[in-house]
Amino acid sequence: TPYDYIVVGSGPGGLVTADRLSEAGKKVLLLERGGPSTWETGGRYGPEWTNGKNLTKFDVPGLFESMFSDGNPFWWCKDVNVFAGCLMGGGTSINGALYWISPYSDFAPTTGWPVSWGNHAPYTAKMKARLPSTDAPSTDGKRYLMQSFDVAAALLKGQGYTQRTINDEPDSKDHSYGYSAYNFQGGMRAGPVATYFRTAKARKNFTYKQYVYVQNVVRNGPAITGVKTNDTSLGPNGIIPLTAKGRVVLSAGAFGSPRILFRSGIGPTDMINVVKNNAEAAPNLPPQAQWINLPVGYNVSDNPSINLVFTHPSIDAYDNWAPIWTNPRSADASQYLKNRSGVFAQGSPRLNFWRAYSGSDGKTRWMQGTVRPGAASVTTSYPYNASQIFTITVYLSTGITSRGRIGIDAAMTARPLIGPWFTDPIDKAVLIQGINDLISNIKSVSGLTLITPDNKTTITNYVNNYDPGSLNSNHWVGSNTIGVAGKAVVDENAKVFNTNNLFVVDASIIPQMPMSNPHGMIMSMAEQAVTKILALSGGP
Ligand code: 6FA
Repeated sequence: TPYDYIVVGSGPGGLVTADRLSEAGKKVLLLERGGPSTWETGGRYGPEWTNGKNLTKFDVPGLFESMFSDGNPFWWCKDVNVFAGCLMGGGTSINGALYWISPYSDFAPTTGWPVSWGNHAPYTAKMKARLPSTDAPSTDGKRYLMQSFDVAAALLKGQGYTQRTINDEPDSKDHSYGYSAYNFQGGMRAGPVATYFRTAKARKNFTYKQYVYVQNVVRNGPAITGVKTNDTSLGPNGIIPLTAKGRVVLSAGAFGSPRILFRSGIGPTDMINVVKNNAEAAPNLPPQAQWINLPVGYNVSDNPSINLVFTHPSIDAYDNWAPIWTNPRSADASQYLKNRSGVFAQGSPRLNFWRAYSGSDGKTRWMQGTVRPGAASVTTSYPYNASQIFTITVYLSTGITSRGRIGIDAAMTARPLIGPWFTDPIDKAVLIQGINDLISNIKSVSGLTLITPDNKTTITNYVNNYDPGSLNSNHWVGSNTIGVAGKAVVDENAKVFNTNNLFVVDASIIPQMPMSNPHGMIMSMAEQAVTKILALSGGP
């Protein structure tokens, strides 16, 4: 059957898009390469301690850290060489779930957004109405495991920071800190899966197919006629057609959408030639005369992030999250199962903070920090008490000038070709300044010790010698940037240049790093994008 709209990918971009298109009465097909996540979506993968309670790894917020320590991590995309979620909900089913309302600067024209995107507030409001944020996710309204919040707050107050309810004042991001905010509801991971997807799937004009991998769009020059999938039960050769005026929306993420474009003959010639040399993919490429040369994969950003590990006698490092899957603290597990309250009703972060910096190039860059009990790794010459460790991850966000490039290799694996961190030394200088400021008053907080780096390593050396791969924050944006013809991949309506009916709505169209962890910004962006797509003439 032909569809009015085929949406590829069920991450935050795709779910908002598919829900709003189906709400408008269009005949919508949503395709997802992965399988179910939460119990509601058919997922059944949970720890033994939740047996019989209809809960999965993707429902229980406090299981977040186990995403990285599980022996069977089927949720990661196997053909993307950084972390990316390949299941219902995309990144929002496996991420830290930090959920932030955009400040004005996230969509300001100076950051690369077309002028027609300037009035973004109504779209943020639409998203908030569907999915409010919470900074007290436990159903009893209490906050748990807050020692790292208290210690970090004491440090930040000494530097002139003010505590705020972050999402009540999204524009107050200089010298601000507050409780971490999440997309949880009723003590469970919610995000777009428990909201937008729930309403979409109740509609008769909406179809969802999982485990369907979209290889490329099928096109005749600028006209897209359908998508080619790996599922031959869906149509001859796995091809699913569009209705006469139908449209395709790619929401396969910052790595997935560029790959589909390359495999459709859209992008820089070097990448399309990689496809041409791949025996499986080459036969589906359009003839070279129809290749569309666009800067797909360029202009990529991700927050460079640096972990600092501290100890303080008041901290409960929560056994560094190690036993949460097989052998959780029994009082906490029972409390959660009883009424979705306690430590397991929250992810691992406890506090977030922001500060603005002026670089030597006169540009303003924002530093963000995330504080959590435990640490991914400790490198130190100090003896230390592992049950008292906590981490402050420091990132650089809006204003960063470094850019990288995403592409594919011969095996069609999507990967960064050029890492986007610190290609501009001023970004690095600002982050070093920010870290030095952050620890400047450490002696004023009694008992607080920075153990990684230890006092044999300067902050400058620590940052200079940081493993480049570890700078990754998983917040990739920009690989199909929005903007003007000649410089961008999609136009102000999120339509791929030089095509009639191909759109991209996901992290890849965002022209520069937003202020904060991006999935909230991506959902409100999708609200505005889908409104523009529906308003654009020529469609179904
Ligand atoms: N963002 C936040 O806002 N807060 C966080 O706490 C946070 N933490 C993390 C985190 O801890 C990790 C480990 C990762 C990987 C990301 C984090 N992020 C966080 C980032 C956030 O999750 C992403 O920015 C966000 O999910 C990106 O949304 P998009 O809609 O752009 O793309 P997704 O990758 O989420 O979804 C793409 C979907 O398309 C996937 O479900 C994928 O399976 C599917 N897909 C890809 N290629 C496909 C194909 N060819 N055919 C069919 N489906 C395809």
